[in-house]
Amino acid sequence: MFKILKTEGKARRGEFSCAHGGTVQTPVFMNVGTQAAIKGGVSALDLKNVGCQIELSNTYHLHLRPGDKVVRQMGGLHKFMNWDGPILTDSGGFQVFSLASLRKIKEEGVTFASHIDGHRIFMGPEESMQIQSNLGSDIAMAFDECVENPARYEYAKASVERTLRWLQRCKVEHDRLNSLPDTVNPHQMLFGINQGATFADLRAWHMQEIAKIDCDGYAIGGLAVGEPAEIMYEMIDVVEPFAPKEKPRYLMGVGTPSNIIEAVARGVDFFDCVMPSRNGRHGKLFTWEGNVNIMNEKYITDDRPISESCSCPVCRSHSRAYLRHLFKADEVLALRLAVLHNLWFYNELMAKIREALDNGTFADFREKYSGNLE
Ligand code: PRF
Ligand code: ZN
Repeated sequence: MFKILKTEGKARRGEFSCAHGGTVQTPVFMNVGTQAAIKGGVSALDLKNVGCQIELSNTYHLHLRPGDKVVRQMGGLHKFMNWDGPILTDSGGFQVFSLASLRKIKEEGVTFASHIDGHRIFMGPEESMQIQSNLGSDIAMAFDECVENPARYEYAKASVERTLRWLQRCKVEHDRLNSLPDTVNPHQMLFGINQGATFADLRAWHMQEIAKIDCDGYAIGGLAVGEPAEIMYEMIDVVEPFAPKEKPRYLMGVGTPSNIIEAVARGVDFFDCVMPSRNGRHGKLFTWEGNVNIMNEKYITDDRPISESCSCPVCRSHSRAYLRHLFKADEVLALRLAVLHNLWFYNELMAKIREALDNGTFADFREKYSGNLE
């Protein structure tokens, strides 16, 4: 259930309720735990302390290891990883295209070789729905093809047409699985995914078509895959008028703080990105005063926290000098502390966006930060 509390221009302040963990306040950032763990040694317990509202895991990874049937046997993903808040699972589509090798796409689905041991696997809409049903996530994503940009028009056209047929199959299978008596989470929701590369006519047509299928939300996929940010914003503007107003919109795999602010201004409600954890693991820290590269020589005896305006557990306890030392000494604690700070920053960014929307001051917020936060 999605309720819009307030709007400012196209931006929306909302509330989304899931079967687990109650209500998610939107716009929201989903913290990425691909393999039921956040990279950098961050656990579900830590997520509570960095302001995380909703976690994201991956169908592809959990199917390969430990296997979705194992997760099901352990009582579902929430119990397995001890996270009682909402979980969204990505469908596997994107990962098959970005990680697996020897891919072969047919109408039925995709055959590919596992990136772990090379064994051959088939995944189509029905398999993806079955895996996500076994995981018992709150939101399942439709099985889609994410085409790399720039794409050829003819290929992108054939691909979105297939992705539409795949969504129709996902919907049928999802409804069937939810109604089985022993389903892990019979309240699981389904989000459709818009594709169409950077072609405005394909994007608009596809969004109109998927809007006819009764999904619980609509994602915009196939962006932030090689095209400039301006083109990404243009594509959001193209599809937004056709995305059902009363359902949440999710921009997949985006992005920098300024990308997020710009997408909120264009009517997007959900985000996820590996940036806070990936950058953190490389010593790149987000702050309201600009990014900090903690490896820099100048921090060697710097007694200040990463950011004086940050009240995260790391900034409350440790200095830049200490964190830099941990990175230089290859201590795993370095990664953990850096990722915790960055996740806090991203969750705080969303809280500030929501507060600005509540106060009717989002336009000022956007002007102040959009160009200044990379
Ligand atoms: N499809 C799916 N997951 C995704 C994407 C997509 O297009 C993207 C693209 N930025 C990230 N994650 N299923
Ligand atoms: Zn901090």
